[in-house]
Amino acid sequence: MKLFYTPGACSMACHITLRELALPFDLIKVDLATGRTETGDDFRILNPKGYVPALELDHGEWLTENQVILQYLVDQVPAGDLAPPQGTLERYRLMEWLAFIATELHKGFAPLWNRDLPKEVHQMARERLGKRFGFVEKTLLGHEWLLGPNFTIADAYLFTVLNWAHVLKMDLSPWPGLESYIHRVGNRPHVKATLTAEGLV
Ligand SMILES: N[C@@H](CCC(=O)N[C@@H](CS)C(=O)NCC(=O)O)C(=O)O
Repeated sequence: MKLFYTPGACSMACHITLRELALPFDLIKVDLATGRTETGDDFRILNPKGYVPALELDHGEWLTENQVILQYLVDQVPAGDLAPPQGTLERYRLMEWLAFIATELHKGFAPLWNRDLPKEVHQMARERLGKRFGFVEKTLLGHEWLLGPNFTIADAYLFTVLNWAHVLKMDLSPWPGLESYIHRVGNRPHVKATLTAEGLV
């Protein structure tokens, strides 16, 4: 498998998952500004969506969309505990979280990356994210991980997007539970290895 990624982007959730599952993979860095891969290919030709993550499977098929790639990866290792078994209510609970992280948090950050947008739009985005952060923090109360006792792909994705708050120098002090969660995930050996491999530490 080849994971097309950009350092620190949402593709980091897939990268963490590949390492946590000990699956064999190659990493191909994509420069989103130029649209070129580190191997000199035009990424938009390889993946017409033009965004990461994208996973090239060994038989040449491609998968895109973080939530789908993450679940594909865990389903390659059925005995792993990064997701509850398919068909169970717990698995739907996991999917519920993946959808929340993708649409409420991941896309909630989107306006903050665009420096051309007016300050008011940034302020609105921060306030909206703040409400979602409050909800996540409440859920984490008394839990080590998002779904309870086991670290799952939802944690890989949540950590990835919460990390952006640091990059954007957002004040997370109103949510100390989130800061300690980021710290907790960041201390996992495979997460540390991911950050190192992406050149982020
Ligand atoms: N719907 C996609 C969105 C992925 C996405 O937003 N990727 C960002 C990086 S975090 C990206 O590559 N943006 C560049 C672009 O949209 O051209 C998913 O959920 O995987």
